[in-house]
Amino acid sequence: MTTRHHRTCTLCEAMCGLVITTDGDRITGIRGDADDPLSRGHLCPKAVALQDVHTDPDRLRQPMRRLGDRWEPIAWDAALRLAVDGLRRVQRAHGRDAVASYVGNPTVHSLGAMLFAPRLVRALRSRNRFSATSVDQLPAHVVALQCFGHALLIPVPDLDRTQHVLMLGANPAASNGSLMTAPGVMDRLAAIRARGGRVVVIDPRRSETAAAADEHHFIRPGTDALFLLGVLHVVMTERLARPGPLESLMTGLDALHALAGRFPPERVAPATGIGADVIRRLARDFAQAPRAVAYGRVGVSMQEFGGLATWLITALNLVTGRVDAEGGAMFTRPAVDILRADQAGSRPRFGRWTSRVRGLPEFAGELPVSALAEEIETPGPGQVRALVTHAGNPVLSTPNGARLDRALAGLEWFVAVDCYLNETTRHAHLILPPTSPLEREHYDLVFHTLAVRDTARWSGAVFPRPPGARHDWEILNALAGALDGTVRGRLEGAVLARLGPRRLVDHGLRTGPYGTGYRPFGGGLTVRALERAPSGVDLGALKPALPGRLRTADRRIHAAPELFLADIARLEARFLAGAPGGEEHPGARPPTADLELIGRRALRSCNSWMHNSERLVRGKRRCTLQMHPDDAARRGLADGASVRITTPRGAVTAELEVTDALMPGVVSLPHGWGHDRPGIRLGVAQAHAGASINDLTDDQRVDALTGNAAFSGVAVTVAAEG
Ligand SMILES: Nc1nc2c(c(=O)[nH]1)N[C@H]1C(S)=C(S)[C@@H](COP(=O)(O)OP(=O)(O)OC[C@H]3O[C@@H](n4cnc5c(=O)[nH]c(N)nc54)[C@H](O)[C@@H]3O)O[C@H]1N2
Ligand SMILES: Nc1nc2c(c(=O)[nH]1)N[C@H]1C(S)=C(S)[C@@H](COP(=O)(O)OP(=O)(O)OC[C@H]3O[C@@H](n4cnc5c(=O)[nH]c(N)nc54)[C@H](O)[C@@H]3O)O[C@H]1N2
Ligand code: SF4
Ligand SMILES: [Mo]
Repeated sequence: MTTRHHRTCTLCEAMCGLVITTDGDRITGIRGDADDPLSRGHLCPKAVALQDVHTDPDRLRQPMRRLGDRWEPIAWDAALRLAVDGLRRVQRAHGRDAVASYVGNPTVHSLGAMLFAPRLVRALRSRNRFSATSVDQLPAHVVALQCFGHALLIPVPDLDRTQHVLMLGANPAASNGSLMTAPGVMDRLAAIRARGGRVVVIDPRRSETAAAADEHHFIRPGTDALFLLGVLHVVMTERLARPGPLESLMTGLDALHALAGRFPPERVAPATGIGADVIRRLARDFAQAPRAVAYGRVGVSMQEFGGLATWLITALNLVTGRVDAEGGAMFTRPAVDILRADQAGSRPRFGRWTSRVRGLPEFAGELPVSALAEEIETPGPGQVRALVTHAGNPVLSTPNGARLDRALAGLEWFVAVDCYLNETTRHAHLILPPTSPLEREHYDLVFHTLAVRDTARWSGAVFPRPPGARHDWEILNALAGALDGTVRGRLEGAVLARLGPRRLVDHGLRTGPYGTGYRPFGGGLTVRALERAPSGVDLGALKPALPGRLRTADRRIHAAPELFLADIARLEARFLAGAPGGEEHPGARPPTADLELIGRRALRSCNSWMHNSERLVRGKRRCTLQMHPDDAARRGLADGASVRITTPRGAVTAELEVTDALMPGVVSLPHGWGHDRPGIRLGVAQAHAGASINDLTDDQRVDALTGNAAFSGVAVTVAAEG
């Protein structure tokens, strides 16, 4: 008998509504839900692969314990006891900081993990907390905290009403959008053009998004901050700045004015590779468009000046009156308001302490994961000797992953909460696998907060969990409960466990902006109400939210925080000779190796962990090194050749793909590959192993301001293999 289930896809930030049909324990179809008010029927090829994850014979279904090279199943109670004993043993012998934690990306796509992973991290009471944030969007949080007063107050492009998008370092055609939940994003971008608007893309690669845009310009990796300063210069000096109604709320406009004055387009153009005349025109187009928004993502945040570039995008939106304005960069009004629940997010939690070995700054209690390997390897008090990971694969996803790979092998104790035996978890002593995504209830706490339209959608589990299986939140709560020494912590754990994710969401809905509390006939949003609308509830287009939503202590918007102004000298020293204010100098770029490496994403990948789906990996090889024809010719390399890519950190081999989509001097390799390491259990992925870009990247190369990994623009040499 066929059953229809309404379900939100949890694989990427787009949050597409799906209709999944099942017959018993078999999935018979996965389609887009045309009635979802946000995704309107959109889905991508990965949605169909949800069933591959669910049925994957390699997916772990019971706890596994490693004895030397051998893995054997172990019962849940024994596994949890063993896990906790090992962590306690290390903390007793070497102090709390000797146990580190790393929380990976799929955590934010799981309701249960979002609610309970923080509990485990807190229970460890270690300063060595790490997550995927510092290889991704850390600059966005630093900017949100500095400018708007809360790390999660990240404005979202009002894509459906804008007339002009200036997009830097994002490729939603592959990624489906990020810090901008916009399912069917390419249709939404096409609609802008159809209503007479413009989409401009700035990227060292003519990405699939750039190819569909009105205009695309190559930019030298890592120079976005300079480009944006040039744009700001034009806006400020040609009197195009119109902060609008927010002006009275803003501080720092004079400082911005003074700063921009020092960066005429002629000064920044040579380093960026974009002509001064083009910068001038782009600035005027942006400032004069009736509705416009500047938006940047990982290409902008994963670079040496990620903090500065991310801030300058916000600054540009602020001075042109685009923040909190229709068609600009707006704040959501989510049905469950995680900002309200997270009071701590508005405390100035940046740089209160630094990492032991390199002195990298803490943010919101976390240290940059680029420091993890050296914290494990360097002896002394506070050395990391044990690790807990949740839904993370840092061997493939963090810079100099090969070093981390070696370091993990030396840990005294490593517990991984993960569903696969992969490049990272192969070093664990215990793997604790949660239920499959389709066996859990879901409400998206994170991405409703970052969506281009306010909606709310609850998903029931598609399948009942198999006997004995544990949800991620149950595993996390069990570990946290056993580790937490405080009475308060234990009590809190017991209460939360009694409630469970569903009632916690229900409470969030009732006490949120569309809830009516616990009044019996209040008519507000509850989980029940959402269950009656299985395709989701539409809460409307984004609405102005300032000053109410501001969380700065003085209730003002800080357009030019000192932290960023102080980082400008580093930018000038890196790219412009004779700083400050000096002559521009085309040769001022340091003589890097001959090529600069950037990453890329593909629609059929999902970071490092979906390559075990046959339907996603078959066909054309995707882990290729892309290179401009001139660069290939200079090296005597032909399309399809096997090439060796080398940096001081390592070397990998990949197939060459010659294409003029790359800026000359820049090469691109996707991340998340490199499944040829021994001892993993990913049969399909191993047959399509590819190479890991993070065997080439450098753990010492970070944005010195925020501590985010600087993946973009790594200097590499490329030669024919052999
Ligand atoms: N299919 C798929 N979707 C995904 C993911 C996935 O792995 N696969 N991952 C998800 C995750 S975790 C995230 S964070 C999002 C990311 O979402 P996006 O930010 O859209 O990610 P990318 O597609 O990598 O696009 C980054 C772009 O930045 C460009 N770039 C590189 N360096 C620079 C630079 O210095 N300056 C500029 N201006 N551009 C630069 C690259 O060429 C690339 O086109 O995607 C999510 N969605
Ligand atoms: N060079 C380079 N490096 C990059 C990037 C880049 O663009 N270039 N992108 C960076 C970005 S944006 C990100 S977000 C990071 C991602 O970095 P990570 O979060 O470390 O890596 P993922 O590949 O997302 O690994 C997810 C892990 O979670 C497991 N998993 C999947 N679902 C679940 C679940 O429901 N529960 C549990 N417990 N485990 C689960 C998988 O088996 C896998 O081990 O990579 C970063 N690394
Ligand atoms: S775009 Fe993202 S959310 Fe939508 S179906 Fe694809 S993977 Fe799932
Ligand atoms: Mo990410």
